[in-house]
Amino acid sequence: MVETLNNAGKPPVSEIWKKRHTAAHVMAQAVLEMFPDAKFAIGPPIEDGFYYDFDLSRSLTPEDLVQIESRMKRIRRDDFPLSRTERDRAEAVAYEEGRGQEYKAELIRDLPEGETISYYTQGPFTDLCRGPHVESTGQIGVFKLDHLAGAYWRGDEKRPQLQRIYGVLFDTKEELDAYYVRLEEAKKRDHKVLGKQLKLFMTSPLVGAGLPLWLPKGATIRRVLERYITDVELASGYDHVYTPQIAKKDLYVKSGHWEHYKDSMFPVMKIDDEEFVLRPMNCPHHIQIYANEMHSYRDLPIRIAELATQNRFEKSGELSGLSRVRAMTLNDAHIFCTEEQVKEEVKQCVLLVEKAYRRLGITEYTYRLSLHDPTNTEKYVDNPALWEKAEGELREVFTDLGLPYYEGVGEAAFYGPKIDIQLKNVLGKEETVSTVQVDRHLPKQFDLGYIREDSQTHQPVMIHRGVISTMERMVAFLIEHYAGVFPTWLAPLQVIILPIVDRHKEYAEIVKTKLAEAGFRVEVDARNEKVGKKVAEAETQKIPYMLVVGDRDIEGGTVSVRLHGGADLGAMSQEDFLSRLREETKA
Ligand code: TSB
Ligand code: ZN
Repeated sequence: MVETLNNAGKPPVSEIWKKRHTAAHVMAQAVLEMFPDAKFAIGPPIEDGFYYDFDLSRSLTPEDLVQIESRMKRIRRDDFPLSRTERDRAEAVAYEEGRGQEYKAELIRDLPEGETISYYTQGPFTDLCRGPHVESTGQIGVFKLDHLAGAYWRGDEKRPQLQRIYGVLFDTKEELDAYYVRLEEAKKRDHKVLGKQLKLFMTSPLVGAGLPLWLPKGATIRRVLERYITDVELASGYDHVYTPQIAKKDLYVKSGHWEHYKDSMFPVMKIDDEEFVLRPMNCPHHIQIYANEMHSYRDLPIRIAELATQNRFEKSGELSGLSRVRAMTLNDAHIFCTEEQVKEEVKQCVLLVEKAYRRLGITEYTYRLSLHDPTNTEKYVDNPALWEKAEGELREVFTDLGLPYYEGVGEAAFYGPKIDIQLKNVLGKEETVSTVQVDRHLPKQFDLGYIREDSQTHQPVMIHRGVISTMERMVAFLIEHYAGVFPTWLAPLQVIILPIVDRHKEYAEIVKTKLAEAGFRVEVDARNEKVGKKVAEAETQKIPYMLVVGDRDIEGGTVSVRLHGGADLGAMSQEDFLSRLREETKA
């Protein structure tokens, strides 16, 4: 099943989509009433609403939003019908230039030859637009102008900065209200908020933006994940290696990163006569390991894996908590295989992702086939045959595995297409987490080979894959997914023992030692506080198990078990509790 989705991941022409789109036009009409010399950039419908980018003579204030909103309501009451007209390219450019709409003129000039150029008019307002729309401005539904943001024209920092107004829009007032309730709930799950509250990670202005520091509890979650995925990989035929985070610039010139990926790299470090860079990807290092010896077809596939730290110069406006950072550790591997092995290896990678997701409790995700954009030769290596073959292979993998997917043009890596696994964060924003990529470019650049049955040297194919992505992005996702209430196997602290009064502390320590020796993460809260207070604090720390111990527990050799969230399991022998923990945390 192939679905074509637009950028926000929704089918393009649902009714609500049309309403949101028309509302963007209504907003533009209202803005034009207030600012007759306003220039318009783009104004699309988006998940939950719409936005429009404007170039205005002054900065907008929250009071302006109130005014724009009430003008929009008037335009909704006026119920102007929307009508569609077409213009040819020259006519359309002249029209936009004539009315001072230089951004629109630029958009038209950039449209591919032969594309129909259409306009939509409502009352006194006309806008360049592909449509479709609802029939009249009275039908746009219930909306609220939500917030303002800055946005560069065409997302390019070197171009003018525009003012973006975001609106939220639903069919009914109930849905709009429900959206804001959901948003409030979501904010409480935000990994940046919980990360601070649960002491998982921090940032420091002296270290720099996008360079998170993992605190002991966050580091524990990460270590558990790293051990889990390393064990799974070792059992699946991967060899784990360690390689450095820097290399000579020449390595990346040879790989093509310098040509196609330079904008995402930290600048060169010059020492004596040599130039080094921080690696933005680990592939070239793993390639050196592959090329360290000659291989025969009997050795293939060779799967080189590493929890590899890499650095990317992400734009400061795009950084976000742990999910988009500048220093990250990727659960990376590069598989070197024969042409005949490509599809099977890709499938095994996809199945490995599914296995890991089951373990992590991730159930909602979508597959994206990330394709190159043939018109963008700056971003993608120019080799049409290579793209056609690899993109075809990935389509076949989806068909063979019977997986639904959608296509994303311009989402490929510079060296090859990808199967990307998309998860939604708590605010509904889609992010790429896992990825499997097919590449015949890097093997060519590095002149890689292996000897086949015919005694000739052939070129291996490379598969790049990240099963649980970067530790940063995965932990960001898991914090939000579990709202900080991690399953016991992942929880930084699994058990807290709460002695009721002083004389129970010794017994608490004995229980602690027993659980710790069995490999569990356990602490005693030995403070002289009321046990009720200790329970309340353990609740806010979202610790899965609280063991209250008092006189009767000491007598009977038991522990009184409480679960996070309040359930009271009563007294249990130490052995029974240990078996319960073992059972619950086993893979
Ligand atoms: C899989 N060379 C391949 C590798 O072999 C590679 O680097 N692919 S990637 O560019 O797509 O990155 C892999 C994954 O890293 C992405 O799917 C994404 O989940 C994660 N990632 C990318 N950029 C960031 C970032 N700035 N912060 C956190 N995680 C990131
Ligand atoms: Zn790679």
